[in-house]
Amino acid sequence: MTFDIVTIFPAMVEAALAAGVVGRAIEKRLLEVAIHDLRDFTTDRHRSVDDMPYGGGPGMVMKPEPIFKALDAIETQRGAPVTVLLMSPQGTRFTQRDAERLGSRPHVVLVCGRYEGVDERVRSRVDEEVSIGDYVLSGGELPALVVLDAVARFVPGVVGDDQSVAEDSFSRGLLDFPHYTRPAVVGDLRVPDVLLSGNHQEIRRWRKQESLGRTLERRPDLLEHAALDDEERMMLEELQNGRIAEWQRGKTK
Ligand code: 4FV
Repeated sequence: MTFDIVTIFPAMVEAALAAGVVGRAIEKRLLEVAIHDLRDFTTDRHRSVDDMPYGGGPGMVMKPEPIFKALDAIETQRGAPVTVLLMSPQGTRFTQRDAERLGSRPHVVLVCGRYEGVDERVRSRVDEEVSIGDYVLSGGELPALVVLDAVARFVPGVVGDDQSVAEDSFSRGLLDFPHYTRPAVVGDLRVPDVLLSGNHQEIRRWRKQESLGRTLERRPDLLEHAALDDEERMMLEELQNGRIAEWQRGKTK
């Protein structure tokens, strides 16, 4: 899978891609990420990528032509259909489901806005406009890195154990269960006995219960689309029939 990132701050993006799972995947050539400096696609001696807004108003707007030229070059270089994503607060909210869907595309291009945003005509070359949340950032680079990281996890081999991707939060629409590691006791904070029991049947049930309880407590909206199995459906019913209070009490002990 290839990613092409169009930005006026290539060094910022480069640095973020040098670490961790994504950095290793690039080293192992499981992913190819090309970073394009938008100024390389300008024609004036000031390498201008922005200009004043028609109709007046504060701030500057990103010029369309440098972005068009960058997309032309990328499409020519990739020689195959690419999926062009524009990062913007006006986009559809990015989800794990989108990450999984985009993970099967051969070529994804991420266009990073700056200033007040891009000239509206850029949208004529965009397949999807993507928002990572209802807040305004100073640029599209961080959202682009968020999307790249989430999508890259679906590329085989990127995450050591593909199982963990399948079990990732949201993969089945539920919040993750609590994780613990050594030592078993820190001050008066103990690891739940069930996890020390070695009883994998009980551990599996406890983790389901925890996922459901957390989701019901913190993100009940997710339950509408969650893919629950029979056991989880029964557990959820129990939790909804008041056992949630008991479950919550269990937390405070
Ligand atoms: C954003 C978001 C975001 C808006 C103006 C960049 C900024 C500036 N992108 N999800 N939230 N973008 O705030 O994706 O150009």
